Amino acid sequence: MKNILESKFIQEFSNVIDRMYLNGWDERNAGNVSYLLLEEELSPYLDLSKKGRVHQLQIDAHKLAGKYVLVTGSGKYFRNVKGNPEANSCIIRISQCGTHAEILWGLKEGEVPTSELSTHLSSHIARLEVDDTHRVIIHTHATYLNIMSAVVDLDEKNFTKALWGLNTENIIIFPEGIGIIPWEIPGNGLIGKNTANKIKTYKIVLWPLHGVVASGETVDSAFGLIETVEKAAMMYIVINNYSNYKTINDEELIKLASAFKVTPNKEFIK
Ligand code: 2HA
Ligand code: ZN
Repeated sequence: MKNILESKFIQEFSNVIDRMYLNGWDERNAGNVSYLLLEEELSPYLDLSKKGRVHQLQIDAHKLAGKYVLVTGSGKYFRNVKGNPEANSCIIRISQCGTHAEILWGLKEGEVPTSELSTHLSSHIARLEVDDTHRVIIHTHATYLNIMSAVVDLDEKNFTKALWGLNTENIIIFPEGIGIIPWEIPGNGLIGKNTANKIKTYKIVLWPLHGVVASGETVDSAFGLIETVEKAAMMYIVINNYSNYKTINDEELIKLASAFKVTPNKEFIK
């Protein structure tokens, strides 16, 4: 077997987690990431005929039956993942009935995947229904988006337009806008269901006073989406201290969308 620590997927996963830590988004055990792995990607590194430790799931995940997921561990710190991916994350295989997963690699006996595993699995199911190339879910406590959620009305249209209006390329990168769920208790409860409902339409969903959940076909695209939205939020927070600042108007936004052949959310702009 090849050394899994040298695999492209472990490298991408630990590098992006480290980057988010260095961005100041993931203090202590904040944040969690999951990455759907293909069997052919994984098989050079792991003997997939072996059974793993059983981990009971809190949702019905039969739509992900047989899928492999690289995911961060519960209580683990982003700061430590790159130095020791095996101690801080794991690879699970979802059972055929979808009630449990097997932990095939990583984490010690007694340790389990992230407390947001239900959010991750429900969001993967939801995104795969609309995009069969989907593979990555990232939850992170992006700083300026959190600040913005504290001071701006939690209205998807207003919030999205504030973000689109501050950077010319934003409407091209997230033409569907940003989804927002009501404030909710983190963990294996309603928050996952609410996020999954939103993430079908919006590739990024805001958890007010907490963080975001973003999806992507690759680690780069999910992370790139968060940094784009986070930078606009930073601009919003800084610029709001000035009077008479300029924003990109609706007519210009429509021109941009048409020039780059994207369809912006029709509820937000006509
Ligand atoms: O894993 O970020 O939302 C810690 C969290 C929970
Ligand atoms: Zn969180």
